[in-house]
Amino acid sequence: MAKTSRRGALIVLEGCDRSGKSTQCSKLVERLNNLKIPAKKISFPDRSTPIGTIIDQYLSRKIDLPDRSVHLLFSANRWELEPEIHKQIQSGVTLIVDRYSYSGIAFTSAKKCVNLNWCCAPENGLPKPDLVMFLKLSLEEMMKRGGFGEERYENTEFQNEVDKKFEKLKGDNFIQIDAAKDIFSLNNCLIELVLKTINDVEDQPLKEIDFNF
Ligand code: FDM
Ligand code: MG
Repeated sequence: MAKTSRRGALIVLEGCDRSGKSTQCSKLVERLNNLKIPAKKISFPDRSTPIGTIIDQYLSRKIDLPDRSVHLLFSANRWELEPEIHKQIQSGVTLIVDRYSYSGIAFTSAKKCVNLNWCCAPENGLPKPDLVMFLKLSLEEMMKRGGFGEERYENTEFQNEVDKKFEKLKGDNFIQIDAAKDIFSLNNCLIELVLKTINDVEDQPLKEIDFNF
């Protein structure tokens, strides 16, 4: 008998700046849609929401905020979209997400003033990604690409600290991928993983994040 209600998959791309996450997310959605698979891209931070507006001002250095306060805003920005994420997934749409809780935890804990456990707490209970594709770029490759902007966190030393924190967050849903490949080879590698995941999870319930350090 034909299946009537297949849920979509929640798929996250993570990694340091310059690893190509945004480009890859857009290309994945385009390829899925070409295959008639419903898919949408979401990015965190989502700067278009009320909380996202404050985050944008913080990142562009228009305002200063204490580290813990801004951490909670990044998390609240995900909680703002949590009902929508559930709605989309349940209606069969696959979401390709540019950054998620893992960036939240890695970036704040890289500041060293806040411990990992504290950073994880507000993320627990959010929808757990079915797959996290971690785009790994060596420090050398990142420096070669250069082109950092003027926003907070956009420098090699800090990105290197963030990378060390990402290493601690690798869970059962993580796959590390070498991001030094060209855009097209990388995308071919990612689409395979995405299609397999969509197929594997369609009958399974969406889980919740439960970080436990
Ligand atoms: N960032 C992103 C955080 O510090 N915490 C978070 O929870 C998220 C999602 O925001 F430097 C940081 C990572 C990056 C900055 O992200 C803006 P984009 O992807 O460059 O817009
Ligand atoms: Mg950026």
